[in-house]
Amino acid sequence: MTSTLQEGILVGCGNPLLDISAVVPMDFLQRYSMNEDDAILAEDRHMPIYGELVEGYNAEFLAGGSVQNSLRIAQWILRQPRVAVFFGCVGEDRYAQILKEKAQSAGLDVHYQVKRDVPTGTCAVLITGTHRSLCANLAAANNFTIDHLEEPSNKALVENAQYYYISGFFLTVNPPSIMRVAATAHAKQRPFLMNLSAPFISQFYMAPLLAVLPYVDIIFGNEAEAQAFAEAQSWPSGDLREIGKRLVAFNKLNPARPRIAILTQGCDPVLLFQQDSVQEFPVTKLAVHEIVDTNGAGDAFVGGFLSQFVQGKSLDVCIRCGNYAAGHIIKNPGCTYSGEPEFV
Ligand code: 26A
Repeated sequence: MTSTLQEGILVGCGNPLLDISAVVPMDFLQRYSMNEDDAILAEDRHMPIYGELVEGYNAEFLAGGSVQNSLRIAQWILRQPRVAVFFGCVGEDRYAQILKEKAQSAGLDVHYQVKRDVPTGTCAVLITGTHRSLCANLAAANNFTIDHLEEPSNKALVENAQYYYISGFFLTVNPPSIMRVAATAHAKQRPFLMNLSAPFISQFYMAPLLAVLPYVDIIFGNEAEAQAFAEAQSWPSGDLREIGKRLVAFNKLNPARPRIAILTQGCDPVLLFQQDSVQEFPVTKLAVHEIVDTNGAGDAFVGGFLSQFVQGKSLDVCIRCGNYAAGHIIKNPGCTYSGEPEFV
C-alpha cells in the first residue's frame, strides 16, 4: 500500500459467527440431509451438529461470518488498521470475545451490538474433501436492529464511509438496516456492493433482495448462487454468461453508475460483467495436497477485491487481488491467513 487511506472508508454489516469446523464423512451430511458446498440456516433438527462436531470430530474454532471474514482479509492486505468498520450483533460471552479479538488483531474496527441473553452465533463447517457445507445458528446475530446504526457515533461512521459492503446473508436478519445503508450510499453517490451469498437467499429471500438490488453497484456471487437467482426469476438460460449479462442490466436506480457483476466459479476463471462486455480472469489451480479447506474462499475473494477497490485501483487489479486472497486462505484453515500478504 502506498498512500494512507481515510479511517473507516469501508463499512460492512453482517452476522458475526464463530465457525466450528471439522472434517466429517459423507454420511454425516446425509444424516442431516445436507449437501456438499451448501450454506443453510440451522433448524431445530440441526442443533445436535455443533455438540457432535466438538465431541466426536476434533472441531476447530475459527473466526467466521461472511462479511466479517471479507473485511478481516481486506485489512490483512491493506496493512493499515481501521480502514474497515464492521457492524453485527453478538452475545455477551466467550465466543464474542474471541471474534472481537480476531477481528481487532486483523485491524478491523468492530462495533458490535450486544444482545445480553442470547449466545453469539456459530456456524458448523463440515469439510468433506475439497468441499465445505455450512450450517449457521445465527442466535445473537439474528437480533441486529436498525437502532444500532442510529446511535450517533455509528450513524457518523456510516455517513462518513465511502464504500459499503453487505452480504445477501444479512437479508435474513435485518432488511431495514440494509435499505438504510443502501439509501445512504445512493444519496452520497458512493458504491454499494453486495453478495448473493447462498442459493437459499434467492430461493427464500427474493422479496428483500429485489428491494435492495436497484441500489447495488457491484454484485458478487458464485455459479450456484447466480443460477439460483436466475431460476427464482424464471430466466430461460442457466448459462452463467447469460445470467451475468442479465444481472448487470437488471433494475438499477442510478444509471450513471452501471452495475458490475463478478461471478466466481471455483478454480475456473472469474467472470467480470460490465454492460455488454464479459471478461475472464484465470485462477491459479492449487494441487489437492495444498488445499486445507475451501471455507471462506468466496469471502476472501471479496476481501482481496475490496482492499484494492478502496484504493481506487482498476477492476483488473481488484479481481487479481481477490484471486490471490482466495488462493491464500484455501491453504489455511477456515478464513484465516498466515504471514504477510504477498500481493503486489
Ligand atoms: C445467514 N447465514 C446462513 C450466514 C452464514 C455465514 N455468514 C453470515 N450469515 N452462513 C455461513 N456463514 C459464514 O460464511 C463463511 C464462509 O463463507 C461462515 O461463518 C463462514 O465463515
